[in-house]
Amino acid sequence: MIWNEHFECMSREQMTLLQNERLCQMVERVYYNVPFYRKKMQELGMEPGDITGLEDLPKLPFTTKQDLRDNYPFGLFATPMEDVVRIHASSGTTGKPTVVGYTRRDIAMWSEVVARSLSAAGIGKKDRIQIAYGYGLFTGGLGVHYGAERIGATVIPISGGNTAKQIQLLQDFESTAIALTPSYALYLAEAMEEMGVKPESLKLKVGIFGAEPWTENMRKEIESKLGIKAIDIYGLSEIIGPGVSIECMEQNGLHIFEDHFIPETIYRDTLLPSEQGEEGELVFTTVTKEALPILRYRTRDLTTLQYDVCDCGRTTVRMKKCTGRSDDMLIIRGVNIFPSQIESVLLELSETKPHYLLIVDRKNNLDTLEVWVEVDDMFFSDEIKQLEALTNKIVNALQSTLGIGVKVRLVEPKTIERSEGKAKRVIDKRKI
Ligand code: DLL
Repeated sequence: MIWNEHFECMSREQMTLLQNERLCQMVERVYYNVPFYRKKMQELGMEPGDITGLEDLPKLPFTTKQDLRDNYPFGLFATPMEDVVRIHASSGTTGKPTVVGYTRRDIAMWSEVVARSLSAAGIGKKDRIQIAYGYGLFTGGLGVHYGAERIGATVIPISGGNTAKQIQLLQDFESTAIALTPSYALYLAEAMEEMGVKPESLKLKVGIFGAEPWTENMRKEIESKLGIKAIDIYGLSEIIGPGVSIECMEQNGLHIFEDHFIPETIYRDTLLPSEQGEEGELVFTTVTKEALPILRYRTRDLTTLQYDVCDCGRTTVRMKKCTGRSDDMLIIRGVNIFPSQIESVLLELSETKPHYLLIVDRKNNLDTLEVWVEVDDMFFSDEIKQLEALTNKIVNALQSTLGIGVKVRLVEPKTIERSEGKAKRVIDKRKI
């Protein structure tokens, strides 16, 4: 199901022409309406006329989360507040939240890209979609909600949490689709198992998972535990919210809605555009947004862009599944480690559960990493020898992937806090 064939299947030449035109208009708009961008461009000795198309994109200044914070709350808005019909905010772990705003047309555009996203995931008018992303300042709940209504699906706006009720509604309302974070999906699957609810007894066929990184192994786990197809949806508040990109049924990269959001990848050290096919930090320029247009936003998410045409027929550029952010990277005794690498190893093992926590500390000037992982009930034994053997097995598996030794602590099922939204899997005591 392709929601908007015109924009999702255009030739590369047509897309480039469209992006060129929209980019030039956008640069002019921010130059004259957002003092922050005018100043930045003037500092670089630039005027709107210097940008004639995509090839000039790398000349434009970057925008960072810090820029949004420095202009808290509405300093980067390009429209008068009376035209802003919605505010969302991303909490972040430290400091002030990042505030984003939408005009009526922005909300319509957002609904359109989420409608395209859900259609790509095979969701249509006949579906009942349970939205278990949080409603509120977080963009997940309301973002998916408007897109789901746009396609005419039956929306069940339950929001995050309230797990027993989620399961009850899955049964009673016969939801066919669900939208939630992958970590909450695991929790939901676990609760279903405990309540004796078999996935086969439900009508659920597809899940729309995003808002946090998750590995292919996590996908397998969720697909088998819930008996559904698990589709990856990506987005961030600063660009729009959910619906920047999504996988189609091929599950081979996420299609970016590039008629609205122009992607680039850059090398993190030089900040120069990365070669085609090489991994880099994802950067987005919005070209149609009114309230909060953004030039070259540095997402910190790491991915590779793929320009070949997908088997589904969409011609839009795809981004590889994002399994980490540059600021999630842990540097342990000089070695770069992504939590996703650890997740991947742990999920390969049958004895452990997909619930883990990484504790980073510094002792005697030496970084330490301790991996806590829950052991499946079946394997949890009082026999010290058996537990020791399992610990060694995990230590060795991690050592061969990460290249450094880490400590492993096996914990009983349910020890690690469950997530109803974005999971927090790393505690870095070095920063406390
Ligand atoms: O998480 C928007 C969203 C809601 C996306 C629901 C998908 C579903 P923020 O709270 O601003 O917005 O967080 C954005 O979350 O830069 C990524 O690091 C991460 N992220 C979002 N989706 C994915 C994904 C929403 N599918 C930040 N895979 C982004 C990996 C993701 N990371």
